[in-house]
Amino acid sequence: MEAKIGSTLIRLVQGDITREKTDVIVNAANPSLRGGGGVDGAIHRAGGPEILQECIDKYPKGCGTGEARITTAGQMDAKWVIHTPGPIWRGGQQNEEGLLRNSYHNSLLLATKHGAKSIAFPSISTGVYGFPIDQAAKIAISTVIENLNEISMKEIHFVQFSASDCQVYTRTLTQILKDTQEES
Ligand code: AR6
Repeated sequence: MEAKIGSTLIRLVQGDITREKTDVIVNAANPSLRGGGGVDGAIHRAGGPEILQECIDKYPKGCGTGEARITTAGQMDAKWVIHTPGPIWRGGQQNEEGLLRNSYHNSLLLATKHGAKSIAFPSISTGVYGFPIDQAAKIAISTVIENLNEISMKEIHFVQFSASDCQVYTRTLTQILKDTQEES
């Protein structure tokens, strides 16, 4: 599914994020920035060891939850990887929603600072970190739409590994567009 909002194209994609040709690929990292499983593992495998080396050299203290750090993208087509540790879901009482919002917002700001025009997000925190996918999809899409005016992006991709997650994103984007139309 695709939707044009102002001059920005929002595209929902099912597949492997490491194959995206956007300027930036976002990594659902952990605070150590020393690699891991899931999408983090896939990005480091596809990009090669220079990404991990750059994380070690530039970010010896890692990265706080909801913050974002940038490296090059090694062997991948993208120019940069933005690493952001999302929150671990603990039932929703520990500001997990705010922290997830921060991950998307800070990634967008950092990408803009580097002049990126396109960015691809995975579904941050909804794998081993256990964030419920419906809530996470709503936060991901609404954070992007709310910040379109302060970012430079022409294309924003949400890349889901599974067909069922992609369906959740499609349903969520459809609903958000409908709500926005009703408001205006
Ligand atoms: N392309 C797109 N999406 C993917 C890919 C891929 N190649 N591989 C997995 N996903 P997760 P988290 C999806 O667990 O919940 C790591 O070990 C996956 O299906 O990767 O934020 C880090 O180092 C799910 O929908 O990230 C951290 O320790 C989504 O990506 C921890 O996991 C996120 O799942 C972060 O956990």
